[in-house]
Amino acid sequence: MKQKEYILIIGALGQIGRELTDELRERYGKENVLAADIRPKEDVSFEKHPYIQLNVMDKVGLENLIAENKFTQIYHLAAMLSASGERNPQAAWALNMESLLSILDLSVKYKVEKVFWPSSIAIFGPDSVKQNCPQQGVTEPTTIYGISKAAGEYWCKYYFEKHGLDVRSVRYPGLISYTGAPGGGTTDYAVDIFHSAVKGEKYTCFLKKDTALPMMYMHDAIRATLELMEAPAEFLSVRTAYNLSALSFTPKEIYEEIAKEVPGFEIEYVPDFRQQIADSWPQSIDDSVASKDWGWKPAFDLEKMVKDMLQNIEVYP
Ligand code: AKB
Repeated sequence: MKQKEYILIIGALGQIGRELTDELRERYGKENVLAADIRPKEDVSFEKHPYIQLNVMDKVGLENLIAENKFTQIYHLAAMLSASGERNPQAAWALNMESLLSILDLSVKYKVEKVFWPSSIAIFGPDSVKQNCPQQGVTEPTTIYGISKAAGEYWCKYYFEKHGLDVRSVRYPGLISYTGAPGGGTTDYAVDIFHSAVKGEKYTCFLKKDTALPMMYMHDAIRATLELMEAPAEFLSVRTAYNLSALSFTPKEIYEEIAKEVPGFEIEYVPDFRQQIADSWPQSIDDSVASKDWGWKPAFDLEKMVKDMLQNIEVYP
């Protein structure tokens, strides 16, 4: 077990935070990883402790927390995703941008050694390359979430260049995990579909059956995050955010894979406003720069992921 790190995870109860907190605690020890989220401490089960209630928009509270603790690393995961962001653009912009700027500023002020902040494939837009979308090229996002992630990437690079802050980032694709619900994304269907399958219900998909999107199993996403954070700084040529790739599939393809394991499972397609968001994103991603710089390689294909999900899924309450 590695020593001498003290890590803060903001957004520790979210889709990524839940699993990242567990994995960081495995590596660095439970007491060296402080989980923070907006929910009151009393509502959070004991195995999530040490835990602190934190509203990341409370600048005074955030500064006090960082000033009083000598964090060596901060993972800032709190954000409003693509679909929720379109329902409330001003709030999405405020949360996604103001909180990032606070973290960057406070990390410089209190000498935090490393910061992780997630970007997303949502930085790409309708004019980006659709297949094997490269690390660099046209982005032009059309959602507030995507615009905030694109701007955030440049802020991270700016803080690295102007202040020497070691901030690292990846552009996550849609993430699939079994520990609970994602929240407000366009790729959430790829998690929801499993819950319908295990409950024996027909699934109503909010995207068309042939909408291919880049996706990744959470085990791969967590490993990618930690591999990037542990890579020697001199290996990293990208200080915006790394393209990251694992899978690309359509609703029909994942449905068929699940139906092999759950005979009789049914689906219907009723696209809503999220279809337009999905259509604006690339279908697959070129992550060769991440492979070259820090050896990134995914482990889960669609079949392996579906089997693992069905074995482990905890059905939504
Ligand atoms: C979303 O769908 O908004 C997210 C993402 C691709 O960043 N899962």
